[in-house]
Amino acid sequence: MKRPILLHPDPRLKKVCAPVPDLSDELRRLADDMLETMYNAPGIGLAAPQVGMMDRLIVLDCVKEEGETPRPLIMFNPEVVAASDEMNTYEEGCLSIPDQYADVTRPREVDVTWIDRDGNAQRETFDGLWATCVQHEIDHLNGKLFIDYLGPMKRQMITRKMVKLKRDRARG
Ligand code: K1U
Ligand code: ZN
Repeated sequence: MKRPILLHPDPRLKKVCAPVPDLSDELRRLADDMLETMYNAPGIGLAAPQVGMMDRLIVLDCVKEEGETPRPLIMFNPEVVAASDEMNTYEEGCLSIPDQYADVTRPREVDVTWIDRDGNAQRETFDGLWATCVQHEIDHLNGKLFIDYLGPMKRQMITRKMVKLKRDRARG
């Protein structure tokens, strides 16, 4: 089932999410719903707070080429446990901040640990777009948005545009 995606500014997007103590059918259903919501958007990642759930859960699939095999990843309690000194700049977007893009610089390579859908511990090194995306999604779990990396003027300009977009959408 698709779920509505919250738009910035929203206090739920600024909160730190709670670790998931134990997997349950309800949490697995939430993860499956988030993947469906992400593919439908379309996007390459989604974090639980973007659908109003305050659990440390993200989903991602950075396989963008049509015809390539998709690689949906579900990560409970993801953690960056190592990061490269080398940095990479990527023009990021966010499904909670539609049509706004900005360059963000982050470590080029990260080692991430997480619990998968079956409850197994996983660890993997990510680079390129996967590294950018997983860091962007983990930031969401800590109440941080990509615009928080920008200067105050640019961030304020984007926030004002989003307030207007939300007002226009509410008026219908
Ligand atoms: O977290 C989100 O809001 C999802 C976001 C993830 C992201 C994008 C770019 C850099 C870092 C993280 C998106 O998926 S925005 C949409 C997007 O990037 C995209 C959509 C369709 C095809 C390819 C990319
Ligand atoms: Zn985002």
